Amino acid sequence: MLRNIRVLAVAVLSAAVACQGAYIETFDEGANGWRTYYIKNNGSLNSCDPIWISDNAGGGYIKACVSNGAWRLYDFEAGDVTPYGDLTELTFTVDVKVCGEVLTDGGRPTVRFYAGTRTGGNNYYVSNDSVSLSVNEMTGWTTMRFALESSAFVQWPNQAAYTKTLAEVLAHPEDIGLVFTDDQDHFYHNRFLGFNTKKCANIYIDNFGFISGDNPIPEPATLVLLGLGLLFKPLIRRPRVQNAG
Ligand SMILES: [Ca+2]
Repeated sequence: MLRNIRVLAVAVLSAAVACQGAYIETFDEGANGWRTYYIKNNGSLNSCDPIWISDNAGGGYIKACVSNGAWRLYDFEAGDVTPYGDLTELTFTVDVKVCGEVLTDGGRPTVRFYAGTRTGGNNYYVSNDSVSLSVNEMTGWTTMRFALESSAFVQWPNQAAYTKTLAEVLAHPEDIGLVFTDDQDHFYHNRFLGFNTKKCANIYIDNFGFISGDNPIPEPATLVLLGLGLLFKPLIRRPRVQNAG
């Protein structure tokens, strides 16, 4: 019986996502090639597999640990952006949860979306403070969602000689994910990349993807309830939307 419920849940959720004309990574089948990057105190990047967590309802999400001391959590990155394709005129969405107190070197811990390409030089764009998640204002699962347009982005700090516009990068992204930084006033130098903590903390993400801007955007909880066929309604945590764009 439980297996049938799961099949139904996956089928209904797939239909709900497909009709949006875009793609959402639910992590319900695993981490699916995603990577987690840390910056060691020697400045080098270290890649790790994110930890997959069951939601005990047939699905799951992914987690990265934030340590104190030598390692700063730098980003979650889609290992293969092929399923996402051209992001032009789409709306980005992701659910994020932070357990524990995370720190930065200067100001306020902030979760940002980024997209970039290394073809023709480093061309990276990152979401600005107006649409990004300020961790100190988050309570439990929080949704970051905004239209992928120029008003939502800044150029990656200290990256010279851009050869591609944001529109060109979004049309052919090679590298997308979430990056953990300071707030925009301090986010200008590599020192302020990555979260640290005095003890330990965990960061979780789910439902990372893109929705067509031509269609009404469903509330995250609506998607989840559709996916679960209303069978697990009492168990659903409703993400709070922060900075909805
Ligand atoms: Ca999930």
